[in-house]
Amino acid sequence: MKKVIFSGIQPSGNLHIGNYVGAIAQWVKLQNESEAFFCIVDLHAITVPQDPETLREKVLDTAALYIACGIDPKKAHIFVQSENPDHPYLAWLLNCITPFGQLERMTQFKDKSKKQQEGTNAGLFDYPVLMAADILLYQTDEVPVGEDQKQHIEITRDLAEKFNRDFGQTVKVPEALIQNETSRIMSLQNPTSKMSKSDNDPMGTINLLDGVEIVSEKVAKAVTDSGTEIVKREDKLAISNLLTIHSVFSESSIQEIEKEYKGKSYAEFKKGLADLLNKKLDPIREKYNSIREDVKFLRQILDEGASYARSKSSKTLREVRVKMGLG
Ligand code: AQP
Repeated sequence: MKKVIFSGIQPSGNLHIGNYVGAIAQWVKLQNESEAFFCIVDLHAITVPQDPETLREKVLDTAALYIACGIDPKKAHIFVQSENPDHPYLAWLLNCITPFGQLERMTQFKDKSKKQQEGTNAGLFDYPVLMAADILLYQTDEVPVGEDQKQHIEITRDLAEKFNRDFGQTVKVPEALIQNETSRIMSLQNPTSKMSKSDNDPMGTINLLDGVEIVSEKVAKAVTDSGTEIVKREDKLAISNLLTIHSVFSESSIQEIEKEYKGKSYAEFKKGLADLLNKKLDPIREKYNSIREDVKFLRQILDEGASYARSKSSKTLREVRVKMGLG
């Protein structure tokens, strides 16, 4: 039996190299050996205000980017969260066993609610329960994510264990798959803050579809640390972050890169990193441009993905409902 893996990204903006490194790069490897579900989590995206027309386009952008990055729709199931109503349904059922206090402790909720000028909605508070539903519906074994999602996987595990304890064995308790070294790519402008789609400073984030010149400019203007050494160290957060990015995209160890740039300047290192990123992002940009306008092709993949996803999730949902005395 193949392992089941589930993961998703919000179509809440432009996907960036943090999303690629923390999530998509792992997915590309895992799709060969697992039954893989890669979701475009638009119900999560609307927990902060979205322009409806832009959101609809971003869903297709995200689908095209998954494929451009190497997700093969013949191997993996790509689908849109809102096209499988089992997700919000199970989320409601799980809400009824979720301790309120546990949701209050979620750091992502605390961070994101602070940024909401017009007040926070209940959906943002409930985000982790919907995420638990996403995962548990597919009897998922492993969830490949970046480090920022660790707390959400922990609450998913807690809810799975609680459900099984209260109602009898029903859902699998999933494991998080987090790559230690590369699990958190930081902003190029502030190495203490995560690279993020919603960063107010566009210079902090390298988007997968940024053009050659923009990538080069963002890397050239990335903040650096005092001193001149190109080494990964706790007191050199900015250079350490750039080294991590280099390491993922060059598939070399940090030590190898440190050796390559020993005695060289920050400017030389940044030039090397920008060239490397552009070399690696070029085929992604090309593939994206060749499929993004083919809406029929993308819709077919998403429709097939949603239909397969529903065929799996409906079984879990039925069992959960029966155990809870519904229907
Ligand atoms: N900086 C990052 N480093 C490593 N992994 C990251 N991920 C996100 N940022 C980094 C991983 O990407 C996946 C999808 O994330 P998401 O879109 O669901 O939400 P997010 O974590 O909130 O991503 P953003 O970019 O910060 O989006 P906004 O600004 O819209 O909130 C997850 O696996 C995440 O770990």
